[in-house]
Amino acid sequence: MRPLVMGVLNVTPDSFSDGGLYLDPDRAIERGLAMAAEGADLVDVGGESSRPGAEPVSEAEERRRVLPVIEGLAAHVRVSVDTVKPAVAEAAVGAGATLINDISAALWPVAASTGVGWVAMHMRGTPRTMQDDPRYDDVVSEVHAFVLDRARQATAAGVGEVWVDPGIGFGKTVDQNLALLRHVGALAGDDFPVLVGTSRKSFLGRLSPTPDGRAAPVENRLAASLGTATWAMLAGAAMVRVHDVAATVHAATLVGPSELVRS
Ligand code: HH2
Repeated sequence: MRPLVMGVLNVTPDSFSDGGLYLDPDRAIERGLAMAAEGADLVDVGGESSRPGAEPVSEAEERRRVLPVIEGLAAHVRVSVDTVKPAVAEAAVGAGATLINDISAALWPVAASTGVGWVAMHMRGTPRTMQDDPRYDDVVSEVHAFVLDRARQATAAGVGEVWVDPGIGFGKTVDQNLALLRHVGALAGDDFPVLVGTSRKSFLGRLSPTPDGRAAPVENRLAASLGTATWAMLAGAAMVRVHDVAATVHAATLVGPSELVRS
């Protein structure tokens, strides 16, 4: 089987890339179905932006945003919910989500009690503060140790499907993001499948500047997104989280069977 592709579907006014586009549930469901038709293996529905500096939303508002969309998609494609709130995760599972994508790496008890999968992602601090001078002694070993520790706790608590994610862009400098990408293979060599999300993130904009030296805008980050997703898949990532599904599915097909890539 090729590496899996998780399509990003943000039902928010303020996400850094698709914010405001899918606030209407019917439009969001249409977009999710289109990603499934393009080959997405999962659609990741999020109702709270985690971009640097983002303000938190209330639980009621987040439920209002994500539940109808999950209900509309779950019969057609596997759905994950991108949330840090236990009650939202639980309600999302009730609506049909079968994977909790948890950037706080704290919700494994909900995954254990509801019998679904769980993603443990690394973040430094909270989205509001995470880019304020992030420092590590050794970013790679600290991030790997953190996610593996959380993944083992989840497994011990009975979660059957556990993913680890280095959290590219979550409290990391450009160099720290690149170091984590360079060492995806080491993380993939451990006991848990690896998920990597680089899609359209700001460090890619800074690495592919415009001729006058400004960071490439979000809409001009496809090549860098695809390049880094392919890089991660070749290094052994079993899933990538992306906005540009069709192009990434093509790349994943070229990369080929993930078991072979990892050996
Ligand atoms: N990145 C974002 C959100 N959720 N989940 C995982 N597991 N890994 C990631 O790298 C990841 C994630 C940020 O991207 P996006 O959802 O497009 O933007 P926003 O947070 O502004 O809604």
